[in-house]
Parts: sequence; C-alpha cells; structure tokens
Amino acid sequence: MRTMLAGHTARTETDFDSIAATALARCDMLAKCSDEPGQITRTFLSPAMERCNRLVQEWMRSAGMITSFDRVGNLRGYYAASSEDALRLIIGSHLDTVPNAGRYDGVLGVMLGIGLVEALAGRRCGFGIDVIGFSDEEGVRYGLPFIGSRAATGTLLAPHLARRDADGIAMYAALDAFQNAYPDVVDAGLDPRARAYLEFHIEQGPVLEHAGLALGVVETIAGQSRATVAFRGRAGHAGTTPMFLRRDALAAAAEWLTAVESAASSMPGLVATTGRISCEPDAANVIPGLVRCSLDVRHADDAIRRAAVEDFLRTADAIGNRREIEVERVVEYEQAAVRLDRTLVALADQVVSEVGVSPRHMTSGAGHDAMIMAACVPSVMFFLRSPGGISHHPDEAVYAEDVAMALRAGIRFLERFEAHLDQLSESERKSCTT
Ligand code: HGY
Ligand code: MN
Ligand code: MN
Repeated sequence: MRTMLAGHTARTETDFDSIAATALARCDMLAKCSDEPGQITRTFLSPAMERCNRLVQEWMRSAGMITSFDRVGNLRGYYAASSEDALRLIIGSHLDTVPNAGRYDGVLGVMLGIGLVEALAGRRCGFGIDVIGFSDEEGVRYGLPFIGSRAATGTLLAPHLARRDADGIAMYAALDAFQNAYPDVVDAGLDPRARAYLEFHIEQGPVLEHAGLALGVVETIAGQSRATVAFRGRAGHAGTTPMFLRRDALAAAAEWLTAVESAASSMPGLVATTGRISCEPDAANVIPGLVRCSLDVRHADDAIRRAAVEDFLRTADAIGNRREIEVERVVEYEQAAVRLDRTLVALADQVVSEVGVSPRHMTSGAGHDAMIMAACVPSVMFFLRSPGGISHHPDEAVYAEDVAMALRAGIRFLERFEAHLDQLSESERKSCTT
C-alpha cells in the first residue's frame, strides 16, 4: 500500500523495514561514542557527545536537512517545507545518556526523526520539520535534567548556569568553551513558526510488552522531585568506639532508605529512588561521618508527590534527632506532571490504529523532553515496546519490527498533521520567551 502524503508518496511499506534497520544500525554506531570505555556513557558537551553529534549531523545532511548547533549544544536538522515560511513540526529527543546506559533511550527518537525525513524520499510537506537532538536530558553532568529543552523553551535560568560539575566546572564556563569552539551556533530558542512537538521514545517499562503492543500513546508524563539529603554524624575509629557512643551517618542513612522504600511501596503509583550515595571519609576502618543521598520521587499527581517528598524529608529529620545526627536536606529540582496535547493524542491514536495497533494511553514514569516542550507547543509522544521492560541499563532493547511500525505510524502522523495545521493557530503557540 502506498501512503499518499498530501500529494506526495512516501516510500512503500517494505522500505520502512530498511529505514528501521538503518536507524537501529545508527544507534549501534552511536553506542560506541562513550566517555567511558566498555560502556555507554555520554554526558553534556563531552568529547563523546561531540563524536556523536558529528555522526548525527552527517546523517541529517544526507537526509537533505540543513544542520546547525545552538548555544547549548542541541543539534538541529531542518527539512524544508514545500513553501517558504511554512509552519513547523519539531521531532526530537535527547542524545545524552545515563552512566552505563542502553543504546536506545533518547537516541532512537532522534534516529526516527531522521528516518521519517528519509521515508519522505525527497518529497516536501506543507510544513517544515525540525529534528532536534537535545544535548542533555538526563542531567548527569550538572544534576539538572532537560538542559537542552529548557534552553529551547526559555527555562534555562541564571542559577542553573552557575551549577558546577564534579570537576568544579560551571555550566556557563562549559557553554562558553562550546560556543568558542562552535562560533556559528544559533539561538537556542524555538523558531516562532514551530507549532507542535513529536517525540518517539522507548517505554523503558513493562506495560506494552505485557499488553502485547508494539506502540503506545503517552497521555501524561509523571512529575518528579529530586532532592539531596545529607546525614552529618561523627567519624571515628571503627575499632575503639563502642556502638552506643557512635553517631554513624551511614547507619542513619540506611535506616532512612529502608523507611522511604517501605513508605513508597504502600503508596499506589508512587516511586522513590536513591540512586546516588556518597560516604565520607569512605574508609573501611572509619565510622562514616558524612553521607549524602540523592532522592528521586515521581507520581502522576503532583499533590501526592509533593506530600510524599515532605513526608520522606520529615522522616530523615526524625531519624537524625533520635540518633543525634544533623540532617541537611534540599529539594534540588521539581518538574510538575504534564498532560500532553489532547488533539495530538487523538491524532496519534488514529495513526496507531491505522497501522493495526490498538491505541493504549499511558502515563510515563520517565521524564522526557516533551514535558518541557509542552510549555511552548502542543506536544505528543509515541512509546515503543521495551522487551524485558528494562532501561538505563546495557540490556535495553527494542524490536526492529516495532521501529518499522513507529515509522509507518509516524508517516501517517505527518500526513494527518498537515491537514491539522490550520487548527494549530497562533493561540496554540503559548508565550515562550526564548
Ligand atoms: O530519569 C528520567 O526520567 C529520564 O530518563 N530522564
Ligand atoms: Mn533516560
Ligand atoms: Mn530518555
């Protein structure tokens, strides 16, 4: 069956399989762009990110796109419309990773954006397509997620730029160095003609696999809070200090972690994680004096999440009081839950059913650039099934046939979006100072 795209013909169905294979091969190539040998770790403005960007830029150019870097290192590829000054659809995701990551989180969404342009086979739509590879979504280097999409939506603020990485390099200094190395960077804001944002992403969980579905449609993205809790006790000799005289910071933190885990386990739809912990002086024969724990709390309902965070921090205070341990806690960052655009969700439902998948609305427990972009333009996400439901792990996987399915749905989305453009009036473009 040939898909008509507003007077243009996309490639045949079988071509989607080969474009999907190319997208997956590119994910494999980008997996080699890592800051750490033997694993996939690619962080904000790192040398590995530069190698990754060079490859993606090449692929964008060979797909007929005009490429540019913006001031925060986002890589942009523009595929021109059939007419000058046309409105635009942004298709994006992120190119950075967590430490020891899988090869599809974020990256596949950018490869599918390029793949959709390739599936147009040189034909032009009635709107331009901006494919964006965001420079940082995971927040690994600066502890602040979504640097790329925040810059695009005007929410990367001065206090953020002052944050320092593990080597003490401030974000503004890292950006200065990048802009010196790339003097022709463009502004990081959205083009005023941008009217919608589309993101493809692996689900990173077990729901679609359990339901036997290749694709899902994201309706809501859960809100998240990130905090740091420090337990300050007293370091001491492990051999000479009786147990009753200790102020062991790690024992206090351990009690708190298990209290948080059991409390979170009893709150439906809530997840709480301590993924990072530091212990000083970190010696086997010294009682820990200072322990710092990260805390990541998520829920689709912001009031429930905020109440849970407060509850967990009060629990830390209570444990500290009882153990004569000082507790310093700070909520570093929070992002409200976001409901994606209903009209575009309906459009996504339509194209998913057209490719033979029953539409499944989902809440995403993972954060995505779409939750930031939604502040400026109507946004929509497709999920692809995650075999084994695993992510943020080298075993992260995706089925080639699901990637081809995503391309078929994506081409039909482009077709429908064209007919839909006039409804995305100026009013849809919320006030985004960038
Ligand atoms: O942590 C997250 O939700 C996403 O992977 N950035
Ligand atoms: Mn991730
Ligand atoms: Mn991601």
